[in-house]
Amino acid sequence: MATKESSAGRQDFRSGFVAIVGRPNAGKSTLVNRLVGQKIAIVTSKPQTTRNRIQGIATKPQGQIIFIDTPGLHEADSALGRQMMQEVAAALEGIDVLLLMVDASRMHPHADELLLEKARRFSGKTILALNKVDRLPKPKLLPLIDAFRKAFEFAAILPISALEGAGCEELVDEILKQLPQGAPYFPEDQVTDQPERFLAAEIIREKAIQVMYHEVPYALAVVVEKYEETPKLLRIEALMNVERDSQKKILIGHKGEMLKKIGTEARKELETILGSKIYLGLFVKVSPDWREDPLRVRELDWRYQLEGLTSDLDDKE
Ligand SMILES: Nc1nc2c(ncn2[C@@H]2O[C@H](COP(=O)(O)OP(=O)(O)OP(=O)(O)O)[C@@H](O)[C@H]2O)c(=O)[nH]1
Ligand SMILES: [Mg+2]
Repeated sequence: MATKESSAGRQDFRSGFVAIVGRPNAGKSTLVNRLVGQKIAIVTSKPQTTRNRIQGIATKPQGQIIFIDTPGLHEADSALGRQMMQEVAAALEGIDVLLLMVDASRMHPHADELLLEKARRFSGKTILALNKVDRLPKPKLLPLIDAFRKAFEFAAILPISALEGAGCEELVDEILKQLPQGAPYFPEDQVTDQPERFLAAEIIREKAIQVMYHEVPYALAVVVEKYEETPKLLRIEALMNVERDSQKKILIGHKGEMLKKIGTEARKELETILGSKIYLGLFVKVSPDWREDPLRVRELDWRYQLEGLTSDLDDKE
């Protein structure tokens, strides 16, 4: 077996960046988690779960693939939506391969123009993954493959199941084939560029989305306000922003039961992921119509908060 040094130092080692782009709910984050081998991106059954681009790093003996998970493509009708679509545009800058993903179980056999447009604008190789094939009989797949093949010259079209794993190894091989030769960008054991603090906010959001309905999942933004590691436990305090008082009531629930349930689920999962005992404090705040306000959208973004944290640290020095 190749050692860390020998694999990374090999002449034929390949490395590069691959953006995963598709409609909401196609299974992009599910695929990233599977290929990275660890949960780094939240997944829910509701569309428009992912709001930021997140890098997931998969290091194999033959190469290192840095996947960029992106928000699902949709017609933006709010400041948040426009910010999400800007995230997709930014994710496409400087990548080596574009990976388009389609939920094959939902589509009528026609090629999705919104996706094809992304492929046409991209100068490098594009691979198409037809996801959720565990849900659809093979004969149904062929007209879909045909429609996409006629519409664009893909480097490869692969049926996969991000959930169950079918076709995923073939997909990795195909991506590696398209990447340039080069040294790894990240250490072999690094799986994401995302700070743990942001992952914590995302896991809390995931647990809330899973138990919420209608507008509440979309109106929710979670900000970790305190993240303190002590010898005994990790202390996390998070502020859950919603847009209206009615949403706040739903989120808190009767006698605080809903918030308690979300907190317990999030704490358990974070304890497993981060490997330490956690105290998790959740607070709910009404931030009226934050999704419509570009400034508020920016303030609730983790990179903005990270800038604030870094300048806080600078101030203390
Ligand atoms: N049956 C089946 N379900 C899948 C598969 N891949 C993903 N899903 C489910 O599809 C839903 C959406 O998955 P996500 O990974 O959150 O999709 P996404 O493309 O990241 O969605 P957005 O972040 O909203 O753009 C979840 O319920 C997943 O469990 C698959 O291969 N088969
Ligand atoms: Mg996602």
